[in-house]
Amino acid sequence: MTAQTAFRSAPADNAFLRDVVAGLTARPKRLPPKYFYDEAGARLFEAITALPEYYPTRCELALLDAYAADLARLIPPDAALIEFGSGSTRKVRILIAATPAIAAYVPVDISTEMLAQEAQALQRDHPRLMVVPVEADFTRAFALPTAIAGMARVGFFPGSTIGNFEPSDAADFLRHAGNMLGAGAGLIIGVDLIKDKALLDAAYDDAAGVTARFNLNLLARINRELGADLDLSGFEHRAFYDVERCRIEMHLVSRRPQRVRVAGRTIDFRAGETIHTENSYKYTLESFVALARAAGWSPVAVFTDGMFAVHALRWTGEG
Ligand code: AVJ
Repeated sequence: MTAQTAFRSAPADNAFLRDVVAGLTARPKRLPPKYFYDEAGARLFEAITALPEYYPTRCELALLDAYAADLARLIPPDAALIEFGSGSTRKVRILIAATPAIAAYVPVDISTEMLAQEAQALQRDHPRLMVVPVEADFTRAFALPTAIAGMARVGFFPGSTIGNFEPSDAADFLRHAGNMLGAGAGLIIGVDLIKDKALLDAAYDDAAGVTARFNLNLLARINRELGADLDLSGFEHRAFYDVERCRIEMHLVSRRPQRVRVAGRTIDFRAGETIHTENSYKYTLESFVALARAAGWSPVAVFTDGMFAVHALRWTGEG
């Protein structure tokens, strides 16, 4: 999907405009999935997590609940917990409740309204925990707050968001995270498992059409923020599991030939032409451990229900 390079530094203010123009003038057309999460998109994603077909959130929450004590033992006393792409704090609250000795929580997210709200609510509920939100795109380099200097570090990357990366970019990200977290760091990471295609297809193409609205909201966001004139009724949601590539692909399909204006540019669509908006890679327990090992992390434990996996890893920097 996206040819974007992780960790490239660039001015943040026009990144959306630049990525949209680059993506819609590329062939095949594509848009980076990280832009799904404006305020409306973050709300739609929360609705997805409650859908009967979308099992990952329910499975991961149940695993965190069931194995909270085991996970807590992997977090050293007075450690800082750094969450990548935090969104809702529903999952980390389970870890924090089970690990009273955690000293600091650092949520890192670009969805700014949600980041501030969730951090405040968590701080209210845990007055002795140091909560230090960092507003950053975690797919690029960012600085850890000086407030956690000297603390042991454990990364938390739930939701199978790692699946949005191409496998080689996932390895780059894992290595980068290890280098940033430093010697002795741990990582607790949620990874969706390869499974029956029908279950995967349904999870990304739900009967109520919420995932379709989530996908189409990306076009609405481009209209809102970049003054484009995309006609949402001219596009439809398509999502399917590609068994060969071990990934869900999501697209927006142009229903007819159409010409649109985006940020002063003219973009033409053929009937049936698609914008590739997301990949969501799936792994086996073994294929993910192999990826992690190659990126400098050694496996410590894995908790699974057969649908989803929560891996605990230790940074070695080798591999
Ligand atoms: C947030 C990237 C983990 O891939 O399952 C859900 C996003 N897209 N339904 C996923 C998503 C469509 C989700 N991640």
